[in-house]
Amino acid sequence: MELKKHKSVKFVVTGLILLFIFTGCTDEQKISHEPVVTETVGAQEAPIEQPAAEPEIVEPVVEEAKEIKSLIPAEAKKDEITANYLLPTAEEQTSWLGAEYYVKNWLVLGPYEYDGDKYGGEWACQDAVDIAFIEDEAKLTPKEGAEIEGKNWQRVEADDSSVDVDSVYGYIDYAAAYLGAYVYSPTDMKNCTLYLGSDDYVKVYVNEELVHTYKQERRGAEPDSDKVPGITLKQGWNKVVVKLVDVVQGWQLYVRFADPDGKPLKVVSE
Ligand SMILES: [Ca+2]
Repeated sequence: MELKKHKSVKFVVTGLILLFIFTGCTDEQKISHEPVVTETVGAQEAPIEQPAAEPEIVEPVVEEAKEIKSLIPAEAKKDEITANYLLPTAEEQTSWLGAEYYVKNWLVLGPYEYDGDKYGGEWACQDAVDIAFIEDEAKLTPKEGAEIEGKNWQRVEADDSSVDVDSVYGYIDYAAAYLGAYVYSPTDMKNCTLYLGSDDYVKVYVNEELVHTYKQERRGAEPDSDKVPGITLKQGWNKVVVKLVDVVQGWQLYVRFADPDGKPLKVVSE
């Protein structure tokens, strides 16, 4: 009996110990498990790192160019060399615009040297812009290679945003040149704005109409020095002819357009 009683007591004690251990383990498991759950939730909420994707090649200008070119009737195709297609954009006017907003493809006719002393020397010569270096300049029709009074229209592309005429004619002074470009407008647009920067003086003809003259201070070329409102661009090709008169040093031109809402028109060139 003593032995049985002892065994019973031992069994009960052992059972209590086991129960305590079991309960304790369960609590420990609960306690230790909770952070795991939290970590799991946390891990689900954390940003999932994706493997680096291949960079997507996007060429919006090219796509836009295809779009606008698809609108051009075949008979309107121009000598590609001077083709500048104007694209409406949603861009707002900003203080800085990239080269894609400036007319890039030009033809140049010249040079026409004039007597600098006769026109007042290096700080003057404003009146040289009134010289008719060729007859009826407003009606000039630029065409690559075409000869006019012994000089030929030749191609020149804007270097970045501006055309450098000095690079064509060898950095001469007291000289003028005519620059011609064709710009294609997808629609009729009245009250466009022409923005221009020039080194030095200019007369600008759009579709054979004089729209702007600058003959004040001699200046270096900067984008958008002059703002010329009220420009009409017709649907199709529009002819731009600029007489650009240099006094000394640089000899450059910037030209771009904005639509009637003032939004800059992008230029796609071929
Ligand atoms: Ca100059």
